[in-house]
Amino acid sequence: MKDILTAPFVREMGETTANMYRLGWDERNGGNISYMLDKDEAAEYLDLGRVLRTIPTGFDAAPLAGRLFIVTGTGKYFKNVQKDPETNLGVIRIAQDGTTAELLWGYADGGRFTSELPAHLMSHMARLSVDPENRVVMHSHPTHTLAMNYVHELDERKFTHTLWEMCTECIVVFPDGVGVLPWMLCGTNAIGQATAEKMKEYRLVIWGMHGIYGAGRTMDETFGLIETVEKAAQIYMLTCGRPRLNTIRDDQLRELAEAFGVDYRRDFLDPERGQAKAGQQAANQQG
Ligand code: 2HA
Ligand code: ZN
Repeated sequence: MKDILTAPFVREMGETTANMYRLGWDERNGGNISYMLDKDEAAEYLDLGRVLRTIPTGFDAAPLAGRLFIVTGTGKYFKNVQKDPETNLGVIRIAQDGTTAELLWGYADGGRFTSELPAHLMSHMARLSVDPENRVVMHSHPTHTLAMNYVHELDERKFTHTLWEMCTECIVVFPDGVGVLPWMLCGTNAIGQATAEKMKEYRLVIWGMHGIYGAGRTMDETFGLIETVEKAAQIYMLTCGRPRLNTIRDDQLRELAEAFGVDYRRDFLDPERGQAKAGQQAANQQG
């Protein structure tokens, strides 16, 4: 058996949580990550026949029975994952009943998985139903994205459109747009179900006045999605409240999406709106 501390999936969890902490996105115990593991790869590091404890999940994840996940622990700080993975992370397997997690490694201080496990596992189920290669679900509190929640309408079409306008790459990176949920109580099955419903359509979901969820096939893809939204939100927050002299027009967004061959949310582009903005810019420039 190889040393699990050298496993690529443990290393990736450590590196990603450290990056997110240093970017200021995950203060204290903010944020959580779940990463579905390949059974054969996990078996190189773990005895899959040895269950350390079982922990009820409080909801039914039967479609994930037998699947393995490495998951950040509840109350644990992203700041500390890399220096003590065995306390801050756990590897769980969803038992055949769908409502029990079998702990195979980690949570060494008697802890358990993140309180947001419902949102994570329900999002995994939703993403897998549309993309069988999805592996990662990530939740974070990126500063500018959160700031933008307070000054921008929480409407998914308008929110996505504004982000797309902020950096040329945005429509190429997340052509499917950003889903938006209103403020809801976190840590519940209800917010889990609402997130999963959005995840059937979007790889990114804003939790109003709380943070963001991302989903993807790899850690890099998922991190990159959130990172790109956060960059766009930062540009928005640096420029909002000032006269806007220039923008990326809708016809240019369309040109980008078509040049890169991405399947974008056409209904999130609005030529009339784009022209109205361009007209206003011209007026601003003259004024
Ligand atoms: O786990 O971010 O949403 C801490 C959180 C809860
Ligand atoms: Zn949170």
